[in-house]
Amino acid sequence: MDLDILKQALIKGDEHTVADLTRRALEEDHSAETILNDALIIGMEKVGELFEQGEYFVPELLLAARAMQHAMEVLRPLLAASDYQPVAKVVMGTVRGDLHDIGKKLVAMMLEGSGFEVIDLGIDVPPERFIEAVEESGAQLVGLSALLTTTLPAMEATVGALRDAELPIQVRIMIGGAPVTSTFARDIGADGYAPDASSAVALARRLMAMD
Ligand code: B1M
Repeated sequence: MDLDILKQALIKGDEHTVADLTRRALEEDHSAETILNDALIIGMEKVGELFEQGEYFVPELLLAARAMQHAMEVLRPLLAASDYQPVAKVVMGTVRGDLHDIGKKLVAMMLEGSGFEVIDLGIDVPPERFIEAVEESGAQLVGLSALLTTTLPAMEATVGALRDAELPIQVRIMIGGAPVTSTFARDIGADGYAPDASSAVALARRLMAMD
């Protein structure tokens, strides 16, 4: 099967076809990583371009996002397949004011696949919720995601709140999302930045001193 057909179905936001084609691609021996990188992520990038060009509006973004979620449900067990005991606990979330969760979910799945236990707080997460979750779970690592330039200040506020909180464990903080850069990470006092899901796994392992 040509993965371009799957990419086109995603761009059209045809959720049922996207889920069916994802299953078919797996049956035809495309790996979960190839399907994700060569069809789904490229398709979402195209959706973003169409939005920027004024050809797509929010309803089209939502349809494509829902189709992506359906495909990710099919891929999830394969991306997260792991026999390991958790190597470390990670609290993850998209920062306050930001409703984008596809990239964050991908990072969470890849971390799970690498043996991390992920406590996913979802979207629009206020700083106090991150602190509460770290206290409840004893997580050693926090992952923050932001997709909007307007929510970067919320990311900074969350890092500041985690640093100021009297936590039983000194947590390491990693950040990511399209508008985030390594300079921004340094400026706000985060411990690291990763541009994509696989580098997020490498960074998490480094921060937990496993590599
Ligand atoms: Co919105 N949106 N959106 N959107 N949306 C963007 C981000 C945008 C770039 C589109 C555009 O203009 N080209 C633009 C932001 C511009 C900016 O601020 N610079 C934008 C806008 C403007 C908006 C609204 C304001 C639109 C409006 O209402 N007028 C609104 C804001 C709502 C809010 O958050 N308060 C909005 C809403 C939405 C939907 C709800 C409709 C939907 C999200 C649905 C959902 O997530 N469930 C949506 C979508 C789908 C997008 C685009 C098209 C796709 C995002 C995505 O899922 N990408 C996006 C355009 C684009 O990115 N091309 C866009 C695929 C995903 C795999 O990539 O999320 O980048 P990404 O994650 C990557 C890396 O960034 C990294 O790894 C991931 C995997 O490789 N990463 C991390 C992410 N988090 C990480 C954390 C880490 C490490 C790495 O460590 C912890």
